[in-house]
Formats: sequence, structure tokens, C-alpha cells
Amino acid sequence: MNATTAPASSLTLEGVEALLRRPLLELVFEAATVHRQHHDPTKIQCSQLVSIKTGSCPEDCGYCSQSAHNKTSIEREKLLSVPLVLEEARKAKEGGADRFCMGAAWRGVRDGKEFDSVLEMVEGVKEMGLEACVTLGMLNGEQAGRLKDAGLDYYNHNLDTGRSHYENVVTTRCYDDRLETLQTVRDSGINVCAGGILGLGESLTARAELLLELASLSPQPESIPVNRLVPVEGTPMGETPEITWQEWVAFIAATRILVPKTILRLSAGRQELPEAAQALCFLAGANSIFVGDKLLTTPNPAPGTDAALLASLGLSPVGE
Ligand code: SAM
Ligand code: DTB
Ligand code: SF4
Repeated sequence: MNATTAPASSLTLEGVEALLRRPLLELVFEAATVHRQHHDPTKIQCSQLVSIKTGSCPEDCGYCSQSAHNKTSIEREKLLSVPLVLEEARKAKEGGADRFCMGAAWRGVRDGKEFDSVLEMVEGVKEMGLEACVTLGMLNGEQAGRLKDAGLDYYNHNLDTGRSHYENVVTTRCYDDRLETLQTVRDSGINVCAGGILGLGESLTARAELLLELASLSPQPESIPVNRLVPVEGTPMGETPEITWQEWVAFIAATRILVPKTILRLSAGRQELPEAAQALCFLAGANSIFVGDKLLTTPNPAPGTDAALLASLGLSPVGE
């Protein structure tokens, strides 16, 4: 994969903050220029998600519908069966996705029957000719090695926000736990997918810290998902004021400038983002989306709506 190191001159907190504060269209123009040097600007990578194990998570992430600490209305489920997940993958491929991402509401991986099933899911997804990604929480080197041997392409593990804001969002684990897991993934040879969430009540400084952490990983992540908080009733973050679309576009553009080669995904929260703002994000270097009408537990734009949006902008899925 194409991983790189960011231009060292921009890699100070003040530098990243200054980037986020630049006049928006100047920032978008520079990001679009960088994007075109490294990517085909007409192509969008399309991932599809499935929640393979939903709810009852022991972690206390303040934004999440699946935390056992939050009183939300989601239906809990045990780990889905291998055939059921592979049927979902088949449908995703038929719908035009090129990567299938499986998420489990676990604090981390535990060896045993359930992990063996996840390995089978990864093998099955690869046999279909799709890229495979999982997000299973923390894991050790041996488990990462088994995922790699099963053919896993990407492991998703997000830093979520800046270090200074982290303990306002999650208390059951710390920032360094996340960084350690990312290092384990990196050491195993699996591509790193690491991003965050905007709209957790973070300051501009905390947002810059997140971007600085991501851009300073060496090598840089091959995939960066940027989520916009989907407010869920019953979570501590359910009433957090929305960020503006301008803040969202600025973060996307700054990420493209500092991490030129990554696949940059407009992840959760697209449903509420005006299409014109999404278009500006694609111009500023976003080149990936989640497709399918559901993320893990919350809604995503309908496939027809997304297909029409991409076509109207002259963009097409990489799988086509
Ligand atoms: N349990 C694993 C973990 O936390 O690493 C994997 C699943 S977790 C649901 C995957 C990611 O989804 C989180 O790291 C977070 O960034 C994102 N996420 C969860 N709930 C969200 C929400 N309500 N809005 C936006 N992003 C969310
Ligand atoms: C990521 O950064 N976003 C995805 C994926 N990685 C696993 C998850 C988004 C979840 C949105 C809330 C939900 O649907 O529960
Ligand atoms: Fe659990 Fe992941 Fe949700 Fe946190 S984000 S509560 S770890 S499922």
C-alpha cells in the first residue's frame, strides 16, 4: 500500500490549527490539488458495513448506541452466523461495494469459537473477491497474525478525538490503549484504518490534535474514516450541538493535505450532510463512502440516492 510521512513543516499543533482556520475555499483548493497528484479524482471507493455482533459492549463510549452503559433502544444480538454474514457480503458486492467491513461491539478479541467464526467470515469475504475489513476492538499480535493469514486487508480502530478530549468521551480505556492496538495491527502487516468522529463537543484544538496524531503515525494510515456524530437518544452525547458543514469540509481538506495518499472516507453522518457539502468534500479529497442503507445501527443514505449523487458529480465507484 501507499503509505507516506506527512510534510514535516506542517506537523505541529499550531500548524494544524492554522490549517483548519484557513479561508475555506483556499483550503479546499489546495486539498483538491494535492488529491489530484495522488489519486484518480473520478473514483470513489465503496465500503459496506455489517454489524456482526450488536450491543452489550462493556466500554462506555459516550456516543455509542451499543454501549451497555447507555440506555438506547437497539436490539442486542449474538454473533451472526458465518453463512448469514457471507450472504450480506454477496449482496454488498452485487450492490457495487468493493470492500466489506464487519464490526463487533467487543472491547477486544477473545480466542475461541467466536473469533474462529470471524476468521471464517474473512476467508469467505476474500473468496468473493471483496476486500475485507474488521473492527473488533483491542487485539494481540497473535490474533492480528491469524487475521492476516485469513486474508484480512484492513483493521479499523479509531482514535475518535484528540487526546485532551478523550476522557470526556470514554473512560473505560485510554488513548495509549488505542495507539498500542494500532501498532499491533501495523506490525502484523494488515493495513491500518484509523480515524475519528467530529461533533463530540471538541474544541478546534482537540480536532487538530486528532489530525496531528493520525498524520504522525508512521507509516500513515492507509485508510482514514471521518465520522460525523450520529446523535443517538439515550447516549450522553445524544444532545451535543451539530457541527457546521463548513467545519466538516475543513477537516476533510486538512486531512487530505496532511495525509496525501490515504483513502479518506466520509463515514457516519452523511445522511444529515447536504449533498452540496458532500460534493465539496469529494472535491477536497474525500474518495470513499459507506454504501448501503444502514451503517452498524444507524441509517445511511439509500443506495439509489448515493448512486444518483455520484453520477451527477461525474464520479464512479472503483468496483465499476
Ligand atoms: N468496538 C469496536 C471499537 O470501538 O473499536 C468497533 C466498533 S465501533 C462501533 C467503530 C467506530 O464507530 C467507533 O470507533 C466510532 O468512531 C464509530 N461510531 C460509533 N458510534 C458512532 C456514532 N453514533 N456516530 C459516529 N460514529 C460512531
Ligand atoms: C468507522 O469509522 N465508522 C464505522 C466503521 N468505522 C466501523 C461505524 C460507524 C457507526 C455509526 C453508528 C452506528 O451505525 O451505530
Ligand atoms: Fe463498544 Fe465500539 Fe461502541 Fe465503544 S464504540 S461502546 S467499544 S462498540
